[in-house]
Amino acid sequence: MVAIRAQKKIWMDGKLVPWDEARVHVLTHGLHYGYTIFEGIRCHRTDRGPAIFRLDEHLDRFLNSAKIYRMRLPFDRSALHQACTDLVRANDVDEAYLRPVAFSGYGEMGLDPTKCPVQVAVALWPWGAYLGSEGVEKGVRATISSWVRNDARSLPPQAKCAANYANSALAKMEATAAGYEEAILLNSEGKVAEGPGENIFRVRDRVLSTPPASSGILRGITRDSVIQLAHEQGIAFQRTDFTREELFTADELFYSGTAAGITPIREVDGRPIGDGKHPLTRELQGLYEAVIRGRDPRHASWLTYTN
Ligand code: PPE
Repeated sequence: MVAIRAQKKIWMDGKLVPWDEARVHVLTHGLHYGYTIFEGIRCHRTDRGPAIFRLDEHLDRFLNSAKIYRMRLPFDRSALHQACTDLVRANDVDEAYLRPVAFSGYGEMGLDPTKCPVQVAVALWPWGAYLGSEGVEKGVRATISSWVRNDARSLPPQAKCAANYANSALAKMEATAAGYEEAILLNSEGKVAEGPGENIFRVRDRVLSTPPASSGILRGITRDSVIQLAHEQGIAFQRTDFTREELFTADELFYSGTAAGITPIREVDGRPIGDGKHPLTRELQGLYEAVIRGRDPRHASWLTYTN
């Protein structure tokens, strides 16, 4: 993990403000009760300037998170779209991670967030490979968490709510304290769900699979991109639940996510995965890279150029 490097501007409640002025009060409601939704979006350098990857899909998910949580956003999707593109230009960056966030603001305490004003901000900063550039190349060592993924009956995993990330943080800290790079969380039925901040894919006998949305996961936009790319390559694919032991017996495993990109998993709880070569993972990494860099005309519509 790399420390945040201060940038020029943050979009906050409708205007671009200097980085150091994007502040909130310590009694901000969302800080106490987790009533905060967010997104993570990447903008990449391309030959035609900075391009935001699948901005519309990320905004859709943001609006759906708000809907699930009865959060009334004071900005509509076109204002948020504009905020993201303005922000990239205002900061004069070509490679960045964008973080839209909305939360119950300062005003009331107590458990009914609807009494508080909703604040919305978008910040960006340069963020390198989430699980390290070595992880992207050589793969990471993962462990199955003793923490169960938050159940959809308690906290809806398809809403990207800050509260879900308390569960993620427990799993992440447990994994790193035990000397692993990342965790894999099972759901309350003991089926594989996802990583603390990534979806998971498995390859066995050239068949790619990933747990369905009903397994209690965030429906990743990288996950969706991987599925579409695999389909175009004629790679056999299925959405299916799988169990802990099917992780150990996989030929390949990888994480997918905006922050993580496509990161191979080379070991789970001391069992090496496959022969360590991960050929299909490598193929998908290459295809994904071409798309985000604007080199795949089939997916030009996934990019929003900011210049
Ligand atoms: N599951 C979870 C729980 C998750 O947080 C993410 C993204 C994904 C799956 C993959 O979704 P997508 O990015 O749309 O492919 N995690 C974000 C937060 C990371 C963080 O530490 O903050 C991310 O990758 O931006």
